[in-house]
Amino acid sequence: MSYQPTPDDKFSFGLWTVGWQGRDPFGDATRAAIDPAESVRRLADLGAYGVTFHDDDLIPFGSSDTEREAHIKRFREALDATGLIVPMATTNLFTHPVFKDGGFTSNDRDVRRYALRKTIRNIDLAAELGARTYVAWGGREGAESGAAKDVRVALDRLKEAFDVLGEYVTEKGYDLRFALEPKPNEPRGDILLPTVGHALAFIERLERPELYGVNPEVGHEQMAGLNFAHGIAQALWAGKLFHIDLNGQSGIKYDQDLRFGAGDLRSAFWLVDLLETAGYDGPRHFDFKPPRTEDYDGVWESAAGCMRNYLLLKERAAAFRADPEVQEALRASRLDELARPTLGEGETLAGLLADRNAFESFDVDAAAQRGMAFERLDQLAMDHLLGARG
Ligand code: XLS
Ligand code: MN
Ligand code: MN
Repeated sequence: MSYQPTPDDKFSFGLWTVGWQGRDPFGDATRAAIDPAESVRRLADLGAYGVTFHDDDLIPFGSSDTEREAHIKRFREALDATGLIVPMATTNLFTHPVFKDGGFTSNDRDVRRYALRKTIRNIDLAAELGARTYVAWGGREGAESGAAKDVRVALDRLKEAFDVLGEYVTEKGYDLRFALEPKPNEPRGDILLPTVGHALAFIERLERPELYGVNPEVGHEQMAGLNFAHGIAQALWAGKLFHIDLNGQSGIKYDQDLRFGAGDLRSAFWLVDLLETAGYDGPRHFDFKPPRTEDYDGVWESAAGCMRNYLLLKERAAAFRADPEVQEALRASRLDELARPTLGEGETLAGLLADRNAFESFDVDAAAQRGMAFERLDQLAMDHLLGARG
């Protein structure tokens, strides 16, 4: 198999990923700024199909209307020249000091109104450029101290904001759905909607829940010590995996945004296995930061590595699923039995209550003795992942 990505693989990158200059809380930029049009060309050369952006990645904050049009025109020309598409866009509601207490949930009402207008302005651009997903990461929607944020009231404001945005896209007739991106902390001490589960529960309280799904990021769930593939499985189960941010993270620490496949490799293997077997057909979007040790050669190396690692894992996962010994091991671990409903076909609750084999004469000890054979199954996965089998 060739690990050369093609547009059919649906790989996309944020302008802010390859364009990250390496500024961190302790150090200045290590790389010069790059022209978004140049990023588009380089990503297309590497085999990506899409590019995404925050409003401010494309149009520097404070640009005049004329400057704004010029930036958009340059970007459009690069898209037209390369064939890259814009599957998703998002709003920066975190960099400017005005958002120090958040956008949609700032205690300052004027800031909340401004955040909505800034978002709506970029939604128009997203729709114009053909984006189908609008991501909302509420990085500053949170707090460092207890009394500073009445979380129940802040959630009212967050719901209000999303309901207003839902009304806007509906009125405009845009073919655009929202994908909420959870993160537990950073830059705020604690962020609202910290995990996939919190976001899924929140969405059900909105006026038009069908318009909203999630955009989970590998590292964000792992920062909370959670199993990313499990979170993705639940989002898929709920029909809510609208988008995904792929990257790497080594355990519970600051948001590392490593290239995809770095960090927890086994978790990445199970993630790709899940996305590919569940028929997820959205973009495979990389939200990573090429380390600040790298020059631009290292940046493109890192971006190419994200895609290569995805394709390598896709091949390893497919080989795992196709291996007859694995299929046998799956049966030994009774995965087929898990797929069978617990009640028989047509069986009612009364049937279960009347079934003495289910309780009164159930041999609990014998059942407790039965091994689950998971270790053999997992070792087969490890062998495939490490290239020791077919
Ligand atoms: C930051 C987030 C951000 C979102 C888009 O941690 O991952 O990059 O994906 O605003
Ligand atoms: Mn991140
Ligand atoms: Mn992200």
